[in-house]
Amino acid sequence: RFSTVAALEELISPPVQIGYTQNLINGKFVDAASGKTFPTIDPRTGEVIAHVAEGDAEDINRGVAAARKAFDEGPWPKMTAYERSRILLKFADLVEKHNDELAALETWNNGKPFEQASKAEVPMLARLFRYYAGWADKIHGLTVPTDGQHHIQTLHEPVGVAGQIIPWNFPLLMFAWKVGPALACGNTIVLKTAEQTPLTALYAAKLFQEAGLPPGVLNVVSGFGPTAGAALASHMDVDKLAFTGSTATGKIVLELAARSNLKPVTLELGGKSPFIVCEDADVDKAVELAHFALFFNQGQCCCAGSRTFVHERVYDEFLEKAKARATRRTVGDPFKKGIEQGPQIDEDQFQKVLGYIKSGIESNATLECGGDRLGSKGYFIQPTVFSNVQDDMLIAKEEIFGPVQSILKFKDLNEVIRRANATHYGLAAGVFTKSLDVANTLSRALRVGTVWVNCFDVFDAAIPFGGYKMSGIGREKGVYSLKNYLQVKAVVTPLSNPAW
Ligand code: TXE
Repeated sequence: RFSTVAALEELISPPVQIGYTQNLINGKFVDAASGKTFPTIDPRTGEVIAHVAEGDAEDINRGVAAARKAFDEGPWPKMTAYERSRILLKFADLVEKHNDELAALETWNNGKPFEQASKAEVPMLARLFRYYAGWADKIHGLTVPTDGQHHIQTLHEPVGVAGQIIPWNFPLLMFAWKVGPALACGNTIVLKTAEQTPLTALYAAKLFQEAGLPPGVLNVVSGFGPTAGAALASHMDVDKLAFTGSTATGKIVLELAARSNLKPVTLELGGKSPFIVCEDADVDKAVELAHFALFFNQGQCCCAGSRTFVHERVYDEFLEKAKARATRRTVGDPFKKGIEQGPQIDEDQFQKVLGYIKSGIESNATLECGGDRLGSKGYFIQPTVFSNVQDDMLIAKEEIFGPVQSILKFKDLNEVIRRANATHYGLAAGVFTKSLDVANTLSRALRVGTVWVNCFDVFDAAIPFGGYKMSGIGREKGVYSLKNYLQVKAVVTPLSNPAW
């Protein structure tokens, strides 16, 4: 049934060398303190790509000590903002120069289509750093009128050492969302990558050295969550924590932060985003957009439109076309041209997604297409569509994080608002309609951090992103992210001559 099985045979050899597998601490690539390494995997085959230094609490301690020194003794926070901005711009230039190496490494380690990584994600990485380079010298406080005879000014100062923990679904973009604003504001960083995808952040950190970033300003530790990640979240000398990952782990790191030094925490967590197709929608366009909203990045997006609500008047036509579109989706070696979908990230996620497919079948949702793995090696899954999905089914409630579209039927606007909001998540929503009134009503009624009207997954550097409810705390990107990395100091001075 899938014309693309052939694309799984004769895999292309990745057009890139692996240069960096050690941790970056205080400007030097070093082995883990324990000497341990862990394998990193090619999700196309499940085979080992390289062995990477396995950081744990001791490596985090060393990274934090380097970041502390670089913050307290400079030069980074004491450099002029213009000089900091120039280093960020230089980094963006180097990203452009090494676009295809970065993209190939991302594809090899993560499994996402090379065309997606090279044409969209790496260019977005450069764009995001240019955006924050632009902010670096425009961060300033206020003068504040008061009732007393005082001159009041606020200074917006960097928070200090930022601990950052990122996931594996967009390794480079998560690096950018975290590192860009933190550096623009003058902070120093210890970043822990996801254990599945350590390679591109190390390469990017090397480019930062080339751009002139002083030693200790950005430290990168590879390693596992309960060891390296937990050590970072609970470190007494880390002044701020930023985390992207599952809601369950978000709760753990928030607790670790509270139990240690009460460092402020921003969280970007899971979602179960509704994609609402209204009765006036152009069905062909709606099908294509709903398909993209769910299947993009192998379905591994926190904001994936994973509950496709379709109005009953267009339901049958939508379903037929959505099924045809999913069946046409090209799955295969992500290095090959024209491939829309690569493998899932690893064995755990692969099994988790297959488990949800099984649960959908058992709960009597109708399996329209897909439903199994694709090929016999690696972590490829057939694009899968369920119809007749009910709100109380597991596949309609929990984050599947895979290429599984769940289609639900609705009758009227109030009903779909109530059902779309009946979840603990609140990350994003898609709304598809020709009516401005309907778009405005839904945009205001949905309890989510982003509403995409007649579009989806638009991720400009300037657009804030984050969740309501259990999808997170705080916003990343845009001007909103700056405040995550700034302290506000009020300076109060008496005025000697009250007459003036
Ligand atoms: O996430 P974790 P996993 C969702 C998605 C996925 C599920 C599980 O549903 O199927 O989460 O994925 C670090 N202390 N998302 O297990 O555990 C870990 O090392 C400190 C949504 O990969 O949250 C990694 O760096 N850190 C999501 C990061 O947390 C810990 C993207 C994310 O891993 C830790 C990824 C601990 N005790 C998964 N345990 C999104 N919002 O986009 C783990 N980590």
